Amino acid sequence: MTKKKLNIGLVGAGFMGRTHSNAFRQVGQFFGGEYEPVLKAIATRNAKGAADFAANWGYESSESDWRKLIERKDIDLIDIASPNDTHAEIAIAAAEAGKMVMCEKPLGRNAAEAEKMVAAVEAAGVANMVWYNYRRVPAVTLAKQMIDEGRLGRIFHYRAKFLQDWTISADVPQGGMGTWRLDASVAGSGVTGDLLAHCIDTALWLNGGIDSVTAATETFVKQRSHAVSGKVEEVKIDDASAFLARFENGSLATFEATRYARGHKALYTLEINGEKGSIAWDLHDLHRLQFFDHGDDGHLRGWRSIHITDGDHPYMSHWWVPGLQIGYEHSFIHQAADFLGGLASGTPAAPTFRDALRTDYVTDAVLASARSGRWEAVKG
Ligand code: SOE
Repeated sequence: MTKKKLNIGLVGAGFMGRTHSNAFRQVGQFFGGEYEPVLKAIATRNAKGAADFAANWGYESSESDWRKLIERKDIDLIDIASPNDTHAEIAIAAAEAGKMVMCEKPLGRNAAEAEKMVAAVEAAGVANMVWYNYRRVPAVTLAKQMIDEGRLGRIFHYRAKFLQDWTISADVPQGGMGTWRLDASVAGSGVTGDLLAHCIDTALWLNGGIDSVTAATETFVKQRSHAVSGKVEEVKIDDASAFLARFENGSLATFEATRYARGHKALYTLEINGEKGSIAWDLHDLHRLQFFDHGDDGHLRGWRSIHITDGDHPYMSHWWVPGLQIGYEHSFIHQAADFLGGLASGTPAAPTFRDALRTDYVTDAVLASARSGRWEAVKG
């Protein structure tokens, strides 16, 4: 079968630019399919950085301005892996030029920005997706399958946390390369938009809509110097954020994220407790799903640890032989595979921009509640 070429124009050469490029390079080999991604061009502001990235990852060309990618007739899809303050402008321009758009999370710095992005891709009728990669960790996908099969029954509790420790030192600057996540004008928010957004996306997918939230946030280090200007500035992001939530299905939830949990680098965990059973997952042990089935015979009842390496498990038949594990980067490859599969079948793979807007509605409500000290309804 001759494959349809899909010419990719990537914006951003950081950590996420690498995860996406790796996904586009590997997806065809492992998942086949009708579409073949072609690494056509990469754009980042520094011309040498763009050229080096292109050489390293196999892009055919490089640009130092993303607008050039949008003008180019040989680009079908713009993939946004640049800081959050660029997402809306690039996505809207790309959609208006008729390009498909994939965007790193969170969709916008806030829901108002994200709504404009949704409107742009829907008006243009272009395929779109947001890289909420943790849905595509096979253990998390299996959790979704088990919930849909009714194995947990009625859900009572949802519990998620995402813990890091990389900003504890007051010497870490804000703004600039690598530390833009600490600058509210660039990032939109702190851990709420960066880390809780992942937990919320997974939760909306696994457990349905969230009605209302009550939250508290804290900024532990109040001033930092700017990475570029050196000026000491007030820190306006949330360093830590915790909230209670009521889901539409009646379940109660707790969410927590921080960059001040010494010893934790990227500990994303979730646990769901239902009438018939519970499941738990931990990013540090990402190929295992813990499952407690109350339906087991009493004398055998206990938590079991499902090792997700078998061909029966989501995505795993595309990889190695049973018993051998895969890792973090594969979640992005799975996301690329689902996006391309959606193009081929005509059924868009989730989360589309419209799906991801729901996460921005929740993060907006979390930040509003932290300010008001009250329960806030979630829009949507
Ligand atoms: C922050 O350190 C970060 O890189 C997030 O931006 C990612 O989305 C998360 O997956 C890992 O942590």
